[in-house]
Amino acid sequence: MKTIFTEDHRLQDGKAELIDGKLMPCFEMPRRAEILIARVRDQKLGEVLAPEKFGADPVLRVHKPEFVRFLETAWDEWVAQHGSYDALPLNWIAPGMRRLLPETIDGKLSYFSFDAGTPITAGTWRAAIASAEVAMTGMKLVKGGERGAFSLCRPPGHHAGSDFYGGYCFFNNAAIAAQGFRDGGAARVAILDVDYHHGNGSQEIFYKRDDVMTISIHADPKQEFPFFLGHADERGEGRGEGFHLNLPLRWGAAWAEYGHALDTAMRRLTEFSPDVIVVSLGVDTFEKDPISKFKLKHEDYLRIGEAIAAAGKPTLFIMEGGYAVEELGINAVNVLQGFEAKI
Ligand code: SP5
Ligand code: ZN
Repeated sequence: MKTIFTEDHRLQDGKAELIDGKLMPCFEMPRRAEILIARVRDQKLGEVLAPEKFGADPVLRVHKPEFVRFLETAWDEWVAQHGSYDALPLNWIAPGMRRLLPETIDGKLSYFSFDAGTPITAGTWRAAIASAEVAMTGMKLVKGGERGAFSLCRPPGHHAGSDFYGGYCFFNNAAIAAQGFRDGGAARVAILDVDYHHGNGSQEIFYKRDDVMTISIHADPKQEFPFFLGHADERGEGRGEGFHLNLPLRWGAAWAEYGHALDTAMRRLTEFSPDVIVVSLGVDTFEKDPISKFKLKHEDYLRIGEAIAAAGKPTLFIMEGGYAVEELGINAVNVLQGFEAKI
């Protein structure tokens, strides 16, 4: 399988995130992508290609223009006010407050974000656009007839919604690729999200639609970030009703529970009969992940890839989370090798 990768991911290099009451070095770091591409290369997974240029147009198909414009200028506005340390928000809207776009940068960060874990830095805009281009290039390869492709996206995307960023995500790469498939003629697209965290951004973007199904297996939001979406009773709205599936699992879930949820996910996905599958590939379900509480082992990732291959559909893998950095490459590439073994 071909991998799409660019060194531009390094332009997102935050100093710190607020986690467990402390400002800590960012878990979402450039080394993640270095480890991933090194594993792709030594396992000889296939050719590594640079992304094509798409610019902001495909991003604007799923994100609101005012949000995209904000991200383009946020860093310069922040530096003018505060100097060149990471831009982080400090407060958010509570019920009873008014959602009016502030004029100043601190207010805009609060307006467009949902956490204090996602620093905007000097290179964020360029890295986020490049990451979306990595996703779109993979989309084109799969549309062109590849059975599978790996978009090695960084920064990740599945927490970013139509007009908000957070959870280390700025633009929703999986949603951008899914919309790209639709615009390229696919009638139905399924997004299967296996990241440890709920793909709240992907769900928000497509929640009222029946042409892009979202299925997410994740830690129960009653226990885990992002807390406020991803509950089992969320099934879609309007024409989207019944086209969105959430399979939350409790802390401590291991392969027995995970494999069962994956069977349920693949059954619903197959019934939908999509033209193509977009996988939000997070491997923060790993037993040694430093911020997560599932118990998957290296070999379980082979099983995930095999189960996805069994659906028999063209499949685009989009990299999302995974923070056990040194073992990230093994786990992610195991999914891809499990997939390739069964096609
Ligand atoms: C793409 C992705 O995987 N984003 C994840 C964002 C997670 N943000 C922090 C969640 C904090 C959960 N508590 C961690 C406890 C570690 N001791
Ligand atoms: Zn995650």
